[in-house]
Amino acid sequence: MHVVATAGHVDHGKSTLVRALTGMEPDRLDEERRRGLTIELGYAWTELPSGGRLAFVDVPGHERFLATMLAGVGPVPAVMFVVAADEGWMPQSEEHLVALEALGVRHCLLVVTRSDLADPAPVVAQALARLDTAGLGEVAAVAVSGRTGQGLPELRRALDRLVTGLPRPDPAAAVRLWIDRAFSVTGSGTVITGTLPAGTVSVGDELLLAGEPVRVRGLESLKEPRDTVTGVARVAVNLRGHDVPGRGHALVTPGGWTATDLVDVRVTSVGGHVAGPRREAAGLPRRLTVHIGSAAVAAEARPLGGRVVRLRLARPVPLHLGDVLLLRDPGRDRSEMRVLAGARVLDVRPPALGRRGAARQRAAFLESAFLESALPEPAPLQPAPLQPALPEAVASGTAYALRLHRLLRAADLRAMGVAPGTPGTSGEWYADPGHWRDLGRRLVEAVRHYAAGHPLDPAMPIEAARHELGLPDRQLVATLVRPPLTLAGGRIVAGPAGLPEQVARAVEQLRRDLAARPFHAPDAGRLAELGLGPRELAAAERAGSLLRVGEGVALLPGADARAAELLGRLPQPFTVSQARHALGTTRRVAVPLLEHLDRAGLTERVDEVRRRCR
Ligand SMILES: Nc1nc2c(ncn2[C@@H]2O[C@H](COP(=O)(O)OP(=O)(O)OP(=O)(O)O)[C@@H](O)[C@H]2O)c(=O)[nH]1
Ligand SMILES: [Mg+2]
Repeated sequence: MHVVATAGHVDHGKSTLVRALTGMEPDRLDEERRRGLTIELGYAWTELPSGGRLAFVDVPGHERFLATMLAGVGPVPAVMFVVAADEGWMPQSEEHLVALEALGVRHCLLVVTRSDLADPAPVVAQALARLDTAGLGEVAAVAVSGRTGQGLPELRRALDRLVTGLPRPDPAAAVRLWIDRAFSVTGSGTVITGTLPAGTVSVGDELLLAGEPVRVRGLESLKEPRDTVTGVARVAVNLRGHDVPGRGHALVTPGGWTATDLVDVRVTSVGGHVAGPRREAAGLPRRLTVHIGSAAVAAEARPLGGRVVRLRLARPVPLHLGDVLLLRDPGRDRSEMRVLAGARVLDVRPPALGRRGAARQRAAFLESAFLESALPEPAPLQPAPLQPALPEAVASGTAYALRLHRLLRAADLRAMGVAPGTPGTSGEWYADPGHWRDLGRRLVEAVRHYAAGHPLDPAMPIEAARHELGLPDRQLVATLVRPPLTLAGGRIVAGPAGLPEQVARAVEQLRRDLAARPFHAPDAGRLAELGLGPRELAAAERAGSLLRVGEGVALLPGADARAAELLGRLPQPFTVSQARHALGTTRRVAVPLLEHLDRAGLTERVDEVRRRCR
């Protein structure tokens, strides 16, 4: 199914066209029919010549209902832009276009209607010229009459072409269903409706609504009951209870979004209407209304520098990095141009700004991160055929998020809309590569500093190192331990270089053996062959070239952290024999290695036979 919203000046014939195309009535209210004016969003659908189904969200054109118009267009990927042949481009044509541009809509069809009243050609030319200067991409045009039906077959074909060019959203994407209507049904709770832009909703799913878990009891799409619906689609969801939040709230996948009332955004100038003399965000009014999906939320704007603005929202909204917001001046009455700008969400977890100059620094940092790494595109806006292969898009979004936050868990990345594609840097943790190198250097310094301060007990406890580097998890410290550092009994030592020549060569040989099979410690025969007795092994360990996990059991430094990582992927808790299989080694190595991991605090015993990772 496809969903297209209408747009255009009041009374230009949007609802008449939807009626003519679908045979359904988009204006459902008595008041709408009495006044001949759309007040609320209307819904109707039809079958296209290709057999595909097309649903319309019909919006009001009157300037007083701009918020309703935005709620209708917000979650929808494509627009049928209507202009009357006998009136041409009008103020709300302009206002709607500016809104579409701010929302980043890239799929649009121009329909010049009421062609029975005037020659459509001049208006087609006029409207195309204006649309051409907006960022909506290639726009096709059709001239029709909603009254006589002239041109409707061409319009149907043009709509077919429009929707076949639309992006195919990911059915596995996190769900964010913005509610555009909510009503009580006697005996069966509340029904909410909305446009699902991507992802899948099924009966029985547990989703979040305004932070509260809700269960999908029933599902319909275009008035037909369904077990499961995949975006893009119009959906009606039956929920338990009558006290359910309505328009402007969203049903979301738990863990799939960051619910936040504080965001840093980058303002885009739209149609030259960004306020301020230098078109910088500094010219924005302090009080704004932020629109996203069907939501309109009051916000306070704090310009940080350049185009970067911090927005404090009146309530938390589920967001991803890269989301597009529309900023509007709530205005006392009719200010001249009320849509101010579009804005991309640059950060959903911005840090507090304390020191003087911090705002400006933050703005410069975000601006360069934005320019240098790719922000993810929100689902309804992705251009279909040109869309980069998914892993690449995901990787670049991950890189962007890590540049901002340096260290994040897989769950944080998912909530920011940049699902991690590759294994983590350390277990569930992902690190910005530059930051990770820096941490490695700082750890070496910290360990040396510690050794200098504790000559009698120079090995630095992991916990002390974690504290020193300000890291949230010991596992990160263990992964950072690499030569010249080595982990021994839960402590980190920096090995002095310089082993006797002969020992160094034997150790080098051993390192080569271990490179291929990291948990296959040499047996007594091999050690004797290399001339490595207990004293030589101890010296090699002090030098940070080897790691001894037990008497005569030598591995490479870092093998313990690597083992902990592999064991972390096993179902917990696990037995020695499961660990042995996971590590591809024997009991001779596995038993002392696990005891070593216990001492290092990376694993712990659950009972006589089982352990788990900490
Ligand atoms: N002659 C003629 N009249 C039309 C045509 N299309 C619409 N009209 C008339 O224009 C008026 C407005 O039509 P609507 O379809 O309600 O316009 P709208 O764009 O939906 O208006 P809003 O939703 O209030 O913005 C009605 O009186 C229609 O009968 C057309 O193609 N030819
Ligand atoms: Mg209408």
